[in-house]
Amino acid sequence: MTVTERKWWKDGVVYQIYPASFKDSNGDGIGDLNGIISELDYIRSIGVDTIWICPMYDSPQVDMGYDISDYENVYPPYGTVQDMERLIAETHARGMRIILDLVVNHTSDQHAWFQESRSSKTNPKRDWYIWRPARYVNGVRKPPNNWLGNFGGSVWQWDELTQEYYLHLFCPEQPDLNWENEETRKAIYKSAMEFWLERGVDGFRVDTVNMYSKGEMGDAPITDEGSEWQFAGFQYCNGPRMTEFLGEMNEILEKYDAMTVGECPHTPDPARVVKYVSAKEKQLNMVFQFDVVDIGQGPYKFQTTPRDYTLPQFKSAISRTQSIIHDTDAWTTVFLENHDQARSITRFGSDAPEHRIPSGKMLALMCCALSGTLFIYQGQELGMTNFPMEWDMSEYKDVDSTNYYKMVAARTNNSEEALKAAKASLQHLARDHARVPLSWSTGPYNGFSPADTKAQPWMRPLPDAEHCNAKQQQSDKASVLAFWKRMLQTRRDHNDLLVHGNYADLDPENKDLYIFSKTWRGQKAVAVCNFTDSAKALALPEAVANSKRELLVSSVDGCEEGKLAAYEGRIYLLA
Ligand code: TEU
Ligand code: CA
Repeated sequence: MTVTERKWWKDGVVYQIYPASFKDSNGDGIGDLNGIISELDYIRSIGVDTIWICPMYDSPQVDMGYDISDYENVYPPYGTVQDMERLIAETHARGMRIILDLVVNHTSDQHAWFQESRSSKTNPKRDWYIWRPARYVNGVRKPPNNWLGNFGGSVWQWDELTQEYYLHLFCPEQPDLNWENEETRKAIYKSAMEFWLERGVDGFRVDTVNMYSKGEMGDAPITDEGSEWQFAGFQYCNGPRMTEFLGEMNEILEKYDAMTVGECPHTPDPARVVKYVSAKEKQLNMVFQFDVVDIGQGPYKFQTTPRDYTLPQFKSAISRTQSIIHDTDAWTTVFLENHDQARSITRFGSDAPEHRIPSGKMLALMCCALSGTLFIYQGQELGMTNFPMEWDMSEYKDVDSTNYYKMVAARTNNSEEALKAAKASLQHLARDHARVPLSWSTGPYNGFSPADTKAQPWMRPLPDAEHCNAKQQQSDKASVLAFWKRMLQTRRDHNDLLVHGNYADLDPENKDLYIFSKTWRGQKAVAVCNFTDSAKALALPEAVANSKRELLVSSVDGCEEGKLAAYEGRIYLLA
């Protein structure tokens, strides 16, 4: 076995904060930095040791701050750079660390760099973005290739002024930076990284980290006959200069002992993933693979029906993320939620009233038993779920959702049936579900905004705060929150086994139960999770059934020896 070095970020548990929806301190309906500062003690009480702040930079908010117009300023409704300095200091004062989102594949079209770049073909910053002339087919102007963007449509936007197209893998308002240009890279490092490292941040979650180096820009193969634009993720991700670019970034990060977790979409090959996160490669500390969160999605993400996956598929996705640290010097992550995903209870457990709490606890137990750095998304610790089917389409604010709905409408000539299916899919998978205000209490606006506020929160608060809110759960020993706290303590108490141990799925084909083992130098634990809504016999594989075992923890109080309750999870220590 490769013995890997222990680093603070390996044993860390990270709590992800979405500034717009965490806590609104001044009653304008938008969360803010003062709101985050006011709840740092709450965050710390969960038992996490690092916070990750989603983009709080200045931005026109076309894609909720992932379209940055100034890396060195804060979006005014969130606060100021001084507020950020205070947040960093207050976080450190509580013995926690803080990481920021580093979004440098693209900027906003309102960033000064792009404004210059688009102003003329001879502007010194022209080459800082990716400009190409049109192609003409039978005299008709066409973009340089057929690539489909992440939010639908072509990745190319025609710019009238200089009569060329620019590349945008996301919204047209998010032009891709040209990483081939050395001067651009230096400017990115200085403005987006060093500015904040100098202010004491402890690292970055690196957005779309594998898209900086694009591969060949030829047409993508046709996988969607009815469309002019084709999936090209395998062409614009993991290009030939990725290693070089990440090496450069790493040189800066190392100076500050800063950690990185890169977002790594469209990379199913584990060997490629290991190259990003192997310690000796000096690229990234860890990445978010998409294997687990992509489960049940269609070719067009939302082009599917709710729960279109099997438990064996879910388990095998987790196995792929666990296996990359087996006999390597690589490191991995554990997460079921983030701001781009619907709620995990709704997707992988059950949000039926009688199952919400049990399945929330079971998923917490599962996460805490897996190896790697653990990430929890705000509200996950409370067992928050997706918003209801009855909510109107106007409650969906995310461009990913609204673009999809518009596309279905256009492609089916407003077919009622197709639009109903699209909405059902969005109710299950849309990013919006993670972005509603955190349910703090049963008060007005679920305690997200001050009670005397006039402005409505920017997204509608959940209707079930009466059953699920932070205030109530803090004093309820049977709550999802109380169970997360207990599990995080258990994870700390058994750090070798639970955070670093070798993982094995003991019964991959089992459609009801997830049974996996963790081993570390002679120590062994087995986790058993019932993913169904009915009781199941505790059917342990022979080798485990025959060895002496001691119950470490169950998600159910007074659990029955040979029988798992609906959505019960357990961990046994084996002698
Ligand atoms: O996401 C990049 C990404 O590839 C997906 O997770 C993306 O959300 C999906 O393709 C949409 O269907 C990152 C951020 O996490 C996301 O919030 C941003 O919208 C995106 O980059 C652009 O910056
Ligand atoms: Ca506010």
